[in-house]
Amino acid sequence: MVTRRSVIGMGAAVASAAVGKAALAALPEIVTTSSAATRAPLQPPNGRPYVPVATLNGWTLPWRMRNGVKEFHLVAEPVEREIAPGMRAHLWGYNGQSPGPTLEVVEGDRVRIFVTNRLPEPTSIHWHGQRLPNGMDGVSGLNQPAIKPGQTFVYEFRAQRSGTFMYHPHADETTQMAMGMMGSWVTHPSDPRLMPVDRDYVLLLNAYDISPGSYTPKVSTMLDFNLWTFNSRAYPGIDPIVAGLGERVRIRVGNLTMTNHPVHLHGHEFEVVGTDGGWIPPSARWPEVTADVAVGQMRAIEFTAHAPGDWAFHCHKSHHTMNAMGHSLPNTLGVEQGDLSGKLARLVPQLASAEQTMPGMRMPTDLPENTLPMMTGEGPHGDIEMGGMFTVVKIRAGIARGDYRDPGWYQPPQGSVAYRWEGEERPSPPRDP
Ligand SMILES: [Cu+2]
Repeated sequence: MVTRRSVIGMGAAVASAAVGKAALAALPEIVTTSSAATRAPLQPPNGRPYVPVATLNGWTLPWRMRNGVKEFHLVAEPVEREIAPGMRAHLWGYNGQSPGPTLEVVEGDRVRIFVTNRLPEPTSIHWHGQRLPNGMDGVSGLNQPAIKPGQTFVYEFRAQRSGTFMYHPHADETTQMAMGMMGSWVTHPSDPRLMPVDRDYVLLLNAYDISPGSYTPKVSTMLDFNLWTFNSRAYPGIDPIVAGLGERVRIRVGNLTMTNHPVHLHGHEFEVVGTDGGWIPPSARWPEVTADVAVGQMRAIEFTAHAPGDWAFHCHKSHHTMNAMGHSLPNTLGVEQGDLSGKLARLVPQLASAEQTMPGMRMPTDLPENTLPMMTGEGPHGDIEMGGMFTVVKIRAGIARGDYRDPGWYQPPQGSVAYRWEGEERPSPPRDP
């Protein structure tokens, strides 16, 4: 799905209506995508070697090597993003998608990023966590004039330390980040023997407020978002994190929402091995199964995939594993619902065709246009009842290195699954009056 308007590395630029003619001779071509699928990691075609990252439901931006400088071209523009099958959002992003593509470089690389603004308002890019000259830090008004619509700005600096970084606008931030403008940046160590892993995933936590039936986020929402996403995807639209049995796995999680997210992994202990401030020395790490990722933070976690299976990986705030339409509902636990469907159908005719209002807080099966069920996902044992910031780490023996394809559902060994008690039940004990 990647459109290469010309071949990477050829140095030939292609005419584009949005930039001035003089700049065209030097501008790298624009690489863009309309796909929300996880792209296979980009093996570096030139420069120093590294083990590339896999961007969950995303991709890495190809670069052009020019006189020893890695040149990237980011285009800030309106995009359409499929949040999950059945729902599309009109967002702002970079190079065809939100989040924008991951930028991958090697510690010590000289990097030049051309940023073209095709938005209807000024923007800028801040390179979160980087050591760089003050004038490259991207705070509009403070470090540089804002990039006006139609303009292209050039950022240039040396990637001075390895680790995980983020990029996002520092101009009309509330609006532009609420619209999905952000991306990941990974600087690999110059010594590939440092911090080696077999699989290296990266994702950003982001959030949107998109009313059912509409397509554009409400940009003045401060806290009460209704879609909680990994890389602008909500479960069940989020791809699995695949790993071979025994592999060392890293997941880099950045948070550009307006609240913190305790990310939780089932069945394994992990260590937080890095923040956006750098790698944590082994002696300073401690075991965890949940790591809180605060606003504007990144946490790189690592674990050994020692247990085969389909292991949940999710934000532990339970309302962050729900999709839209779940807000402000009354508590219906214990309510006699016998004739509820009929009464609801009289009030809301479109519910009449719905099979039923499901138990608890679930939603009618007949959804309005362009929204997602609150709790959903079909698993091998029934409804998974999850949404939002949730996916599955799929660990299998015999998965080849570099194979990121979904291996399907786990087939547990006979006798290893929780089962129903078939014997006699005990009566409830009398309660203390
Ligand atoms: Cu959360």
